[in-house]
Amino acid sequence: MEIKVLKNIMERNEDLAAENRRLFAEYKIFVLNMMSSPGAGKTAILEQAIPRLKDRFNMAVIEGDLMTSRDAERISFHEVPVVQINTESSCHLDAGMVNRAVEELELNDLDLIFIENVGNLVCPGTFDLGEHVKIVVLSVTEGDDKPAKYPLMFQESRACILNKIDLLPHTNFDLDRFYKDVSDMNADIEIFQTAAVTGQGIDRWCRWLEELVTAKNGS
Ligand SMILES: Nc1nc2c(ncn2[C@@H]2O[C@H](COP(=O)(O)OP(=O)(O)OP(=O)(O)O)[C@@H](O)[C@H]2O)c(=O)[nH]1
Ligand SMILES: [Mg+2]
Repeated sequence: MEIKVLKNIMERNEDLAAENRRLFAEYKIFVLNMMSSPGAGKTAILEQAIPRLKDRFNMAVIEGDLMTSRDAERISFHEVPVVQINTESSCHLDAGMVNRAVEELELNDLDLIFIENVGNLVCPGTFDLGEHVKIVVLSVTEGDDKPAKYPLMFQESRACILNKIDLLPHTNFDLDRFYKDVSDMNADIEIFQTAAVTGQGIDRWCRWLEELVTAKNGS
């Protein structure tokens, strides 16, 4: 009985994700879903990336958090449209939440939507939002064993950003082990090293993203 309920939830999510995909295709909007554990640096990376991409694309951000609009406030400082979703008790965004958030945006004006998922290294990986690409952010302070212990997001993601690289000398994070574990579970994943506090490595990630958006939207 419980299994049936769970199946229905996932089926409903699939339908809404398909609806989101249709909408994004109709308006030629590229959508990126950013996932990580709490505090890995998703918002900090967006704060660095948005000014770099602003001349090239019209962007909006959908922020997912259990509570508060703090990330939305940080992003709105950069003068892009932002919608905050408060999931309250849910540890991930689902396609229905994104569907409602998208209603708040002027889709005609947009080339690129960033979705910052709820900070959690497990649940967001299981919900299709209708996005084009998922990426995962890991920070060196979390430890090099996290991809092996929480593989799903690393398997599902097109890119992995290893953030807080400025803190590497202060940790026992083993870069070789991290690269080997991630590449073993996803041979095609692109890996970037960044320090969102200084902007180190952000240009390279932005160029990768620019190519994806241009290839998809033809803009
Ligand atoms: N040293 C260092 N600190 C960073 C870096 N990136 C982010 N931080 C800090 O890490 C903390 C968390 O960063 P956020 O950008 O809020 O992380 P987040 O993934 O958006 O967090 P949630 O939305 O709560 O899941 C903040 O205090 C940032 O200033 C980095 O590259 N180096
Ligand atoms: Mg954040």
